[in-house]
Amino acid sequence: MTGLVLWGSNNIFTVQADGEDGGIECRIKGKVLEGVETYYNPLAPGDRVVFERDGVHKKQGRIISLEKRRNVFTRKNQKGRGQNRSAVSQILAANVDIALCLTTPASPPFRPRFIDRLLVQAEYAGITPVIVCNKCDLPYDEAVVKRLGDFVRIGYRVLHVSALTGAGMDTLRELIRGKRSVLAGQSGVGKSSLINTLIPGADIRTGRINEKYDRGNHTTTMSRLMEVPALTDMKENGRKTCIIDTPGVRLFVPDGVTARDIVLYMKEFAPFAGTCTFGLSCTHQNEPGCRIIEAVENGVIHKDRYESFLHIRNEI
Ligand SMILES: Nc1nc2c(ncn2[C@@H]2O[C@H](COP(=O)(O)OP(=O)(O)O)[C@@H](O)[C@H]2O)c(=O)[nH]1
Ligand SMILES: [Mg+2]
Ligand SMILES: [Zn+2]
Repeated sequence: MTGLVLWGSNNIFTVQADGEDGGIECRIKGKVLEGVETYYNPLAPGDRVVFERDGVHKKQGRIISLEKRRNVFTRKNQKGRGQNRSAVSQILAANVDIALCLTTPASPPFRPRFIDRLLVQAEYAGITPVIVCNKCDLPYDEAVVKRLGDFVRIGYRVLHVSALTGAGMDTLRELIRGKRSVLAGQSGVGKSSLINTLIPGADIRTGRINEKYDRGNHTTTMSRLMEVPALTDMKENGRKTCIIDTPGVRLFVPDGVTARDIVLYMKEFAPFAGTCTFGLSCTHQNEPGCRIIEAVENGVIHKDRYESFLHIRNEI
């Protein structure tokens, strides 16, 4: 049988068999699946698998293999403790069309640097990013308006929505209709609230309880794939609309990108890649003839985006 991974933890994955509703709890047959050993988690929501149903317990099964992935939205995570600690890729979602990069004008404070990181990861993965500013019912500072305006200037779409009042939700619904979206953003921006608004009855825990639950538990909390039932796309052969909620993280460390290649995944930096006097070996920090530094001085690159670049670069 074939099916879709909805979520999983402790190596038990809930798989929805093609053409069926509900989930089947599956373990991986044997010790490891081929090709997934380098990841923190072997499977993620959005993965397609081949599995066999248990002969006796119809709601249980065993995963035999993983179908080739179209893309993965990942982040760097820590695995192990003490001396065995190492940084590995954690797959937050697989086979997605859109990365909804969630932010807020306030409460928690607007953190454009966090968005920059999500954008780098989405661009690296080849997933279309869209910035979604939730809590648009709250007042916007001048600085927030300006910085969001810069994302538009460099070519990103920015939506303003409110899970609380419903403002802007129709535009968001049209954007995600018939597509699979991953919802990413720091804790408290309203990921769970948005899902509850999109899927009445989803009943995802929100607010303080959720934050308490998340604390110290970031590594075990997993992403979840849910269908938005009211949004099946009749024009596109009844394609379902799916959304993947991801665990809140305090810091998003881009994964897979090399220090040299970051510029390729920052939209307004990319045209300058390789054009500096020192070519591809330029680190864009203090070299003479650096076209990136020149672009910052000319205002083609926002200085705050350049700061983001430096931080991400140093981390990598
Ligand atoms: N004012 C306002 N508050 C919101 C909105 N959406 C969510 N919240 C509140 O923000 C807090 C965090 O929301 P939650 O969905 O748990 O965020 P998550 O950590 O990203 O999943 C909760 O207290 C929500 O009630 C909104 O559109 N406007
Ligand atoms: Mg949440
Ligand atoms: Zn340079």
